Amino acid sequence: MSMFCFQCQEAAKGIGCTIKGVCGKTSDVANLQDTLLFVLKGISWYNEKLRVQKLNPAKVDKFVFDGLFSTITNANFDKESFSKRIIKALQLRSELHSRCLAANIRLPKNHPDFAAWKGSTVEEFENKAKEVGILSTENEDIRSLRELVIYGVKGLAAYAEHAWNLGKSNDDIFAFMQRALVATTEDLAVDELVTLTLETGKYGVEVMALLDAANTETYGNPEATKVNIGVRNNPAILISGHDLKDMEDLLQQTEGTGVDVYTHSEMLPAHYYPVFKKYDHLVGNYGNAWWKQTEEFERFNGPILFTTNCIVPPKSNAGYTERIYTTGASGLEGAIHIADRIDGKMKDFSEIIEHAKRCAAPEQIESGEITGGFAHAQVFALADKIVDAVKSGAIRKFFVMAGCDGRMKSRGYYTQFADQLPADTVILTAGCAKYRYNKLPLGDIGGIPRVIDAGQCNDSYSLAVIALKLKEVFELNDINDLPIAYNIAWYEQKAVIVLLALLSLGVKNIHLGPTLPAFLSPNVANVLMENFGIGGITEVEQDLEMFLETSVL
Ligand code: SF4
Ligand code: SF3
Repeated sequence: MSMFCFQCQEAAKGIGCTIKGVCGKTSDVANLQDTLLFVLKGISWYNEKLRVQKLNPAKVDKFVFDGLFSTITNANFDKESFSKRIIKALQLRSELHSRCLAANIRLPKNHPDFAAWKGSTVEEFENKAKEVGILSTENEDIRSLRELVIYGVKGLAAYAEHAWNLGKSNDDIFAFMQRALVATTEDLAVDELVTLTLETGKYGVEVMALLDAANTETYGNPEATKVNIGVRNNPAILISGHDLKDMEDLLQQTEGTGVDVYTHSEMLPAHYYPVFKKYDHLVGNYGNAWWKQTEEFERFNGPILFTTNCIVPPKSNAGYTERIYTTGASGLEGAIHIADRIDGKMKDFSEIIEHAKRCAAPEQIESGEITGGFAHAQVFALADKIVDAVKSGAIRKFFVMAGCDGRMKSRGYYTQFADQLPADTVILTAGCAKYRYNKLPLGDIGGIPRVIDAGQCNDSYSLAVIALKLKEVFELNDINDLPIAYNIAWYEQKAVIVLLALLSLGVKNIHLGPTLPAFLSPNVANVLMENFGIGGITEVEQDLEMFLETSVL
């Protein structure tokens, strides 16, 4: 075994990747990620103590969430970026140690290893992972819960970073993230870890609310929008990932240059925001969910900008490798990395824009339009219509089918499920899971589309707000009395925080697929099943029958 990782839905054999990631992550990168996480725990340990005295430097929060974000599935495959991060992390940890000493903060005589260990070569960094990686926790239930918390915290980190980029932050969220990291090293019992898991979910709701406020206050409330999926005849840049600030900087810098911009995968919802609609050269959405990029990028012809996950490392003979750019927490060996903003100025996208000018226009792979933009404000604007449709029986049930897409064949389930849902049901979605059914001709119910797309995975927050509003309108005591079923597809750690957020809001009976997480031990899976009614999926027909059994208010 040269590595161990089981953080995503594609973990090898449903157990874990041990030689190389199914995602393409090499064992050296996986090990460096483990060591980075280990040092981030050390940083958090010192910073917690400084925070109590209000002496914690603000730069630590960004360093920690950015470091965590870089370890999310498919975000960063660049070995050098991780070794540099570890060097910086060790320096920062040592600075925090000095600050503690200077402030006379009492530290235990024997510092925990994550606060004391030092290394200086890449080899040492990689070797350390063998001692401190996931399997260093022997008890499988404790390991399972610790990792569940860590993956939730990684999701928190991603959303905190997007909000931070738009000038919004919340100290309580940062404090929790760091406290939770340290708590995963402590001798907590199973029930204490379960409590910590639910607390992680509570902060999940907070961070998604924060990001929602950041997005809508900066770019307006998403509006119902038809997005073109065809192409024009200009050279163009494809922008992928979730970061809307990068989107804005790119649109401003490409304006008037003759270079068009297309969104890819999770950037599709950018089209729904009023501020982005004013850019005529934001032409449409190109392609499908992230995992299809290996075929679709060849045909795009222009450069591709990854602002976050999901990157698929290109094959050695791929024709588009030299067209890939990364920025923020994302990274890929061989790709050009665009540096962070300095002093609040825009990122400098001139290199990718010049690159685009040398390229041919994209090849058309699809034509037509897809509809989206139904975040909470737009749905509230349609509330009367929706409530009437529920009351009249025109809408029998809503199905939350948010989450992620992935390459597993069994995900065809979600296309079939959407297709076979009765005509008096509506799908509520967010995240890249929608690509499994957002191009099906599912029609509408009296003008209400049968697929209501709120936006990116973090906009699952909107779906929760909508559910809470419906609960109020129908004067129900329990969110679970609504005619809403949850059939969620998961892939990476942002889906973990979305799931934990829903649990913390009291949502029960969430079905998760296409497989249950490899990191859930049988006992932990049982706790989730017994207390929250979490379940997996079976066959489409069987599941439809089960979900439709209880559907009336
Ligand atoms: Fe395997 Fe997923 Fe980890 Fe990649 S992120 S190494 S596919 S478990
Ligand atoms: Fe998708 Fe990667 Fe999760 Fe943001 S882009 S939902 S998988």
